[in-house]
Amino acid sequence: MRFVDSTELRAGFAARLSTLYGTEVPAYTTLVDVSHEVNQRVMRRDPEAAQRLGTIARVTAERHGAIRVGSPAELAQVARIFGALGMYPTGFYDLRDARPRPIPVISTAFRPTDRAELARNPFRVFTSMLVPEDGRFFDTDLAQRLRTFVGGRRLFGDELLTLADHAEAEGGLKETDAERFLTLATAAFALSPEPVDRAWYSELERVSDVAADIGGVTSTHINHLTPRVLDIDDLYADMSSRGIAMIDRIQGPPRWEGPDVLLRQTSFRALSEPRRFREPDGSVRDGELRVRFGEVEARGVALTPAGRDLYDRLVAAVDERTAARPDDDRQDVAAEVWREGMPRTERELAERELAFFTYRVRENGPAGPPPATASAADLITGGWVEPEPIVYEDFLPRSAAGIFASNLSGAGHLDTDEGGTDRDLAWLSGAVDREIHVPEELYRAESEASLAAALAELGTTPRPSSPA
Ligand code: OOG
Ligand code: NI
Repeated sequence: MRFVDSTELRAGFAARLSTLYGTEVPAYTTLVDVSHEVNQRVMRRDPEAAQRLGTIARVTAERHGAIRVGSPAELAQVARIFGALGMYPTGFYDLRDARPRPIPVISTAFRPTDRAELARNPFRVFTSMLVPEDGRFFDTDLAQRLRTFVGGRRLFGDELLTLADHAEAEGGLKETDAERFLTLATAAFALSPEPVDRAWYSELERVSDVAADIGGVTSTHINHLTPRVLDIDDLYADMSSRGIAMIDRIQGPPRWEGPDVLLRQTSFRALSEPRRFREPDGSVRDGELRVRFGEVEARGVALTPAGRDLYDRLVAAVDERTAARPDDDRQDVAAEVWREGMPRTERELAERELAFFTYRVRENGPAGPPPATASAADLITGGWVEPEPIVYEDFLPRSAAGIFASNLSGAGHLDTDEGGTDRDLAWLSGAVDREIHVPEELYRAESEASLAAALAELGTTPRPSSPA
């Protein structure tokens, strides 16, 4: 019988989730259609530039999902399911101090970590976990009841988890098991028809809508599924002209004529969806909730820690200037700040080591090998190699907070006199008993391996014009 490897499982899962979400949230289908139209327009303009950060095949299939869970035990189970799909926890995001609104979660993203796997299918899932221990949001009584509620539910059945472990150990599953695994895994993220306990949900909503969405129901669900576009400004205008209410801006770096860095995202507002409620008197009534929405994103080059510092400084400068000039458009102010502070070309980003690149040896470079001690910048300026951008595969905490906040209706409640609870990547890694990858380390390793390969190629390949 045919063996279905983890790459094919991942692509299959992403496709099934997309079909599911399209039936649950029809506006998502519109978003995907418009994204494809935008991508075709960009491809017609300049196919080479359009595919500089990934082939059109990759970009067309590319999605990220978002899910939310209630405890380390649940997150560890999620890690087993995604492990079967070749997706590993990467990055740590703490949204509890987020502006404009703190959210009682910490997050990571499950994604392929290997370049070839990303090229085959880059599916990733932003995964948030509730922190009931954080006294700023929950008092001890509510925290205890939340832990009991979450501890008593089962998001994923034994059959699904067993198949997941098997797939992760073997690198895939035989065809019939693969089919069963994909069916169960997709169903685990569907919106449940189970009635929502009104009193419990409302109690949590008073603290935070996100806490209610996570801990107020007995199952989890996909919160959004995000296609990638090559021109997010075009998409924003197109969706708005179709009468779909978008959030008021695009999150992340501004539109400008220089290189795209990191990630730009926008979304349409959460739509009300029919949900059933169990009332305090025991009756079941129809109602609605607004928690799920549509998001879209455009990706740029990954920044080195120095580049990220520069980015953060520019964002702070945009904040200051918009506060001082409240009548000016934030996008215009941001573009102005970018022109003053951000390199205008990819090449300058590479030479100043502000972004991550791989290196391609140039056909008609200088005669003779570079000095053994040459840095990447020396190889570029000396004409030996051409830098090629590494696409940013991760998320931005500030945009994530903005995406959460723009889709919440209640203000929530925060008790700033209470202390928070320390949570970091090491804690999360221990709690789920898995390594959590550090994005910048992955990009750096890829860049360094490419540099070493380029040097080896330059040192060993006799060049036609070389006098030797
Ligand atoms: C996650 C929000 C963050 C992103 O793309 O930054 C996110 C959520 O709403 O659960 O998906
Ligand atoms: Ni998202």
